[in-house]
Amino acid sequence: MNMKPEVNAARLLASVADFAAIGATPAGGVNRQALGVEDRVARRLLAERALARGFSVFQDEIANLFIRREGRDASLPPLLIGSHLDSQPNGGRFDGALGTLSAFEALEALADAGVETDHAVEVVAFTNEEGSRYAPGCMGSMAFAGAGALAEWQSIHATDGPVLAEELATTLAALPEAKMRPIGHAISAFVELHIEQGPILEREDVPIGVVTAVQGTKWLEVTFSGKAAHAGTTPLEFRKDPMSAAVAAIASLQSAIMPTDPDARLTVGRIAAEPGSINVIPNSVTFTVDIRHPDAATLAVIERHVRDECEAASARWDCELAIKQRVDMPPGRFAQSIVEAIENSCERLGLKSRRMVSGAFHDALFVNRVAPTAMIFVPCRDGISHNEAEFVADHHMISGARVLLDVVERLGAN
Ligand code: HGY
Ligand code: MN
Ligand code: MN
Ligand code: MN
Repeated sequence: MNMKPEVNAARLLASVADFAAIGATPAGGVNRQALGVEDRVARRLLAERALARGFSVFQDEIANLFIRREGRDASLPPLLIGSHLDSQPNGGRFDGALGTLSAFEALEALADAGVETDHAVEVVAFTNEEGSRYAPGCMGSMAFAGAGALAEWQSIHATDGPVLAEELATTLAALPEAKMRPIGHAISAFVELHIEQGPILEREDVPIGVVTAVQGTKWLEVTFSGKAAHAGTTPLEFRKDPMSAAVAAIASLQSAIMPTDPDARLTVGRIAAEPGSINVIPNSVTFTVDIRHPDAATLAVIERHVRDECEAASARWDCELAIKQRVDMPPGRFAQSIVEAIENSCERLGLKSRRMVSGAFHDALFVNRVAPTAMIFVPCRDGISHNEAEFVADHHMISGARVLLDVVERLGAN
């Protein structure tokens, strides 16, 4: 007899707490960077819980982890839900994990109620969404959508050293119970639940965001190279100082359209000098630039401005310039059918919702290229994320999971 599946709130909250303990940091966040030890512990815990429920577990060659609950008709492509388990080095307990664990809760709720969906339902934890340890981000979902470059990525070194190929092999080997499957199988649709990571929902007191699009992102890695020399004996006019060039370039970056365009975002997140000694004029300085905008043409204008300013600084300070593009994610618009399915579920559950564009990139941005996709956002306190203070109230987690479960029931039916 089919009961109405219900989210088991206590189980979901306990699950979020269990995963928050994996890579937990003293300040209450998580450091569970892609393909590292803690990432492997989290994957194992999820896989073990899945096997214990009789679900099947798969991974592909970029270690995307899939958990499958069979449907009535195996000839139908599965409905895919989920997010990621990897985090920023100073990550919050909810970014990625909440979406993945809410998706797993939906599978458990269906199983508890004995509800059979026509489509199989699969939960995915995509590999390396964050891109902080290994750039680019969204490696797993990019590969799943046929936009990856796995062969090229294998030789990338992590910010803490290990080459991706080794960490990937270790991660795959750590889950022998997971059956291997080719990258990029057909799916009927994808729905990703995620924290908003911004302040809008909380400020408007709206419990659910229905994400209609994701803005574009570009990551540049800028290196100025000069000549290492003695800090004390080298007069200014004899210097080829890459730090002066970098500081001048960075100071000028915000001068383009940022002040007049409220949608433009530019962040210099990392800077490093080689050899990095207090009394040596650096040999080279490398910094990262993260540029975002909802409009692809404007994103290109901002990138051009960044390159122009770096070229000007390179000439002014007589230093070599090299710019590597690490990420180029065009903006993406989600499927109207999935957006409306999420809105209809909110209505059925009596939950207020509002449409919005995501400022953060997500795995859904890439899966959107191969299947109808959209996202569910829940509010996070003060809009804080990529920060150990990230926080989501219990009732918002539960509402989000209830919407996801209702959407799964509807989309799982043929
Ligand atoms: O950077 C991003 O937008 C994502 O949250 N990793
Ligand atoms: Mn995320
Ligand atoms: Mn993130
Ligand atoms: Mn994401």
